[in-house]
Amino acid sequence: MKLYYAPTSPFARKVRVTAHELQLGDRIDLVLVNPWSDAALRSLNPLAKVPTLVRDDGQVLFESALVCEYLDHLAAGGLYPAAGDARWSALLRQGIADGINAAAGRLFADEHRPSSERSSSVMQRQADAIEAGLDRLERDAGALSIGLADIGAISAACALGYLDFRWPGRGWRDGRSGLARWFDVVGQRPSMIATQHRLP
Ligand SMILES: N[C@@H](CCC(=O)N[C@@H](CS)C(=O)NCC(=O)O)C(=O)O
Repeated sequence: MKLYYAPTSPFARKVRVTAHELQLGDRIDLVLVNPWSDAALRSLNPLAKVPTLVRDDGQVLFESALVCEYLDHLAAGGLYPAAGDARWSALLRQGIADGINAAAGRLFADEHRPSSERSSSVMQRQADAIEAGLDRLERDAGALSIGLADIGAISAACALGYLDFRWPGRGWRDGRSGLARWFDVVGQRPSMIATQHRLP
């Protein structure tokens, strides 16, 4: 399989951490792309986003949630609990974490635009989503898997890692000691170390 990724993308990292936790790393060739400038990516994925996975049979899958679920299916991995409260909670945490990442990505991009092109109300809305999303994860911190054993925990870890990468001084840990303690542990897992964000 080929995984088109960018080293700054939290969504691509989610797929890479999932692959690592499922021991699928050696079945995936990583292809570094810049989704903003690589025109070829759009021939695989009409949205021209990373992550994009080309399966061994040539079929293309994109959207990190789908790609992670496909990998879990391939490895019979169990990162998706059976239908019931555990499943809804894991998928909800994935949704919250993905929402934090989307808001953080937009906010980071806006911060690097000339001030004449920024909207302070839009930026505030992104910041509010990040803060409230983190508060919600903190509320559930006690239920987050210490072994990254479900997709909600993997997604949450990738969101926290992305905030540390983009805003090392943002202080998301302040007032969120449960989440901070949890991330101290899961951030040391081999899957998280092997997929650290970096500038391309
Ligand atoms: N919902 C998508 C989001 C993917 C996404 O937004 N990826 C960003 C990088 S973090 C991207 O490729 N952006 C390029 C673009 O928006 O054109 C997923 O979960 O895979």
